[in-house]
Amino acid sequence: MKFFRAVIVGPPGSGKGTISSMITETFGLKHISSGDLLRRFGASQSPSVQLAMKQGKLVPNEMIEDVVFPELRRHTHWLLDGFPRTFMQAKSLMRQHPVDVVVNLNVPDETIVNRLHGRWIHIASGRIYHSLFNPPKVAGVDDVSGEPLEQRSDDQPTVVQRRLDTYHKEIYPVLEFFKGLNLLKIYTGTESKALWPEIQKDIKHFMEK
Ligand code: G5P
Ligand code: MG
Repeated sequence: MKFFRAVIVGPPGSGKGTISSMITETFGLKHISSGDLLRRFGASQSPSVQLAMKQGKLVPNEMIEDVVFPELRRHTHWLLDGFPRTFMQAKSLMRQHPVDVVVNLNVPDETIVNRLHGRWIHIASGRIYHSLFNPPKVAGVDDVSGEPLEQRSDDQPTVVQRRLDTYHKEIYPVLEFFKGLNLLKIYTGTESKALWPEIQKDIKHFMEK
């Protein structure tokens, strides 16, 4: 297959980053996460991006496209995580970079609020840990680089609730749009490991098409 392009959509904390690692390691795709890109580059350049993220709001469309689209152009096979989040972003993506499948993680909000409390990340690589679910070998330290781990400022309970509200407010037309194009695959559950076999099977099928 010349190009394979997939999107992973789901509420904050639904396991997009965790399952993206499983997908990209298994299928050799480039993982492109809009949130990771913003945390690495966007936030350092723009105080308004930093503030929107800290408050759990979406950053403006033009800004996010400037961060994400150049990265998409650099790779042929990719998995895009965290974009699109609005109907406008979805239309813009399909116009410029049509995708082959959209993986939708349908994880209940109650599961998520408890999870994010224990998340630790390594910003430079995007590696994700959890103090109970997936702890680093040494507490507070990245397994690969030995550098310190950080907690995200938007993982405070009040901001998590705002992020969930924003997600649910914007995502319905995005999912309907992809459903209408026959690209949407929905996975419902509370454990990333339990969702993985079905996702793996479907991606394999789509890649072989
Ligand atoms: P992000 O960075 O895209 P969110 O809010 O969409 O952020 P987030 O928080 O990164 O999503 P995730 O990737 O879905 O969550 O989840 P994860 O990190 O894999 O898992 C969460 C935690 O649960 C981890 O600690 C993991 O180890 C643990 N975990 C995973 N699976 C399991 C499990 O099965 N069991 C248990 N117990 N634990 C598990 O976006 C951030 C901000 O950037 C801006 C916005 O401001 C946004 O709020 N932004 C955009 N703005 C506009 N448009 C866009 N397209 C934007 N994209 C980003
Ligand atoms: Mg993530």
